[in-house]
Amino acid sequence: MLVKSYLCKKVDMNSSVLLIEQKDGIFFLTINRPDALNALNKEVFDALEQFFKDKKNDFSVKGVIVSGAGNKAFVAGADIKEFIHLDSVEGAALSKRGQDIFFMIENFHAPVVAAVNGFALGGGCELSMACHLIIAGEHARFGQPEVNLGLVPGYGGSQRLVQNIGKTRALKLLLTGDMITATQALEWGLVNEVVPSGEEKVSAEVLLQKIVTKGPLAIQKTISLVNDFFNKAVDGFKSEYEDFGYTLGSDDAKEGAAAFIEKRKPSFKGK
Ligand code: DAK
Repeated sequence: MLVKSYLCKKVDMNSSVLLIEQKDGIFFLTINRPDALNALNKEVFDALEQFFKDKKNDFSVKGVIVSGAGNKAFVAGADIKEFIHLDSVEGAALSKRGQDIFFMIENFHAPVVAAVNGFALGGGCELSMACHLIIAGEHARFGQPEVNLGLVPGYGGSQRLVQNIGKTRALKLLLTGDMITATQALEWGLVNEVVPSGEEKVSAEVLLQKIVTKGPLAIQKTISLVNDFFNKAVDGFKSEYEDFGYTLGSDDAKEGAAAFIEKRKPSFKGK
């Protein structure tokens, strides 16, 4: 069932560059700098950091959808006008800070879906890849054009692009700075779905509505297990048997099995 986003409630921590609305535990974040194609400046990073910090242990949050204001861009990269004056030391520190914020998104307990409604370039492509799932509008374009500016990616693009589409394809995008279409991104496994332009958020919401019916602990642990695969310091197979035991011992697993046997829908409590 499609649910219209205008039923959302505005949330207190709204800043003008990051609009936050909430409906039934699903949070809609809109990066709101349409005149700069939603480029990521310090204010946007501050607002993203605040949201994901505040909600880190808030299990009433069932999912998050991130998109860009307008219909032209998701995010056209880091704000070029803002970083041009930085020196190497400041640049490295800011790159680390951006990476840390994107790690918070990647490790968030509930699924975060990027609803990519246009250009997702540089930091925008990196932001979408830090999310767990990506829904792209037909007109979306993805790319890492940092080389055009004489730069390498600063927010995890050189790592997550290889993880998501493999070394061969990642190197082509990273070395040429070329953009790819939504269809190509789907073919390469960079996005989960391509939908008609304008339906990105509603499709992301439909996807989340399905996920929120599952056991919340299982969803949380699945995100963490998949992230473990890419964490060289962790043995993901060990994490898996530990988390299997943890979820098996949970009330949710008892409820899931009981509901199956009684041929009814489960009522999970996230415990
Ligand atoms: N930053 C600032 N403003 C941007 C912008 C950006 N990334 N992208 C677009 N804009 C602004 C344009 O300047 C223009 O503003 P006005 O001139 O009207 O004031 C407005 O948005 C509309 O853009 P266009 O007129 O260019 O629109 P077009 O349809 O002609 O072209 C485009 C759309 C997306 C193809 C084009 O705007 C474009 O190529 N944009 C830049 C794409 C890009 O190169 N993005 C940055 C990639 S590098 C770090 C430092 C850097 C980075 C990371 C970390 N640290 C210091 C930690 C780098 C990250 C990147 O993302």
